[in-house]
Amino acid sequence: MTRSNRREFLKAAGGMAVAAATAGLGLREALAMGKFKVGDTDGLLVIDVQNCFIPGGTLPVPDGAAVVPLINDIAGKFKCVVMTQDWHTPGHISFASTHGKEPFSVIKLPYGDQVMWPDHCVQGTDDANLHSDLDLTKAQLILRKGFNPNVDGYSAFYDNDKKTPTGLAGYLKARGVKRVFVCGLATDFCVMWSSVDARKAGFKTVVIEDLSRGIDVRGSMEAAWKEMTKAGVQRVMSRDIEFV
Ligand code: VGL
Ligand code: ZN
Repeated sequence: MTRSNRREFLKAAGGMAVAAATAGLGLREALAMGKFKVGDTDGLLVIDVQNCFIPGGTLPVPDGAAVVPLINDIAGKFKCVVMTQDWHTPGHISFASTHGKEPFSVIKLPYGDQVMWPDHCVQGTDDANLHSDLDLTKAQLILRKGFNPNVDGYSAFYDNDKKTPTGLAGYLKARGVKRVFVCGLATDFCVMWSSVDARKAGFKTVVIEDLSRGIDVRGSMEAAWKEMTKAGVQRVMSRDIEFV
């Protein structure tokens, strides 16, 4: 443990000891208090860890590459692992170039506000491939979304029209999943929409914060955490996940 890690640990442990004393718990129980215990009914949802969202890609998420080794470490510990891939047609409705608009501006579409993205994750391009360092061996399902040319698809569960399902809820339920841990790119768009929809589909939902990174346009990170909290999405750091 480095000195600053130790300091952080002592600070956290001190806080927990106080909480434990209040709750009448011993130190061991106190240390276990903040943990999520993961078992057979938990699934891992890895959102859009694609070249396009990693620096060097067409819609880079700052520090996006950092999540790859961390996700590789954790994926094999879940019984059910699903990874998603943003998979747009050329000239997709979410592309600024399709409408002659400035990237990151917003337009109104029949299904709601649409951010105008740079062309990204076009079907069949290297930009749309899952990152080459991402270990795919533990993924039982790779789910593509956003392939409808006229509707964007942030969420792993529904298109942005909020009514066209991807089938993921049925898949997870059929595999006995009751709680999903969500991570990947980007926290404030596809991770957020997937997490909120996971709640709507009846799953307990937990975002793994350090295994996700955000784009953060016009305060979207803060807004995303607010929205997720409102929907009952919990958040955790990977060190506080325990596999039983
Ligand atoms: C995403 C913007 C556009 C994401 C996808 O994966 O978060 N963001 N398309
Ligand atoms: Zn997209």
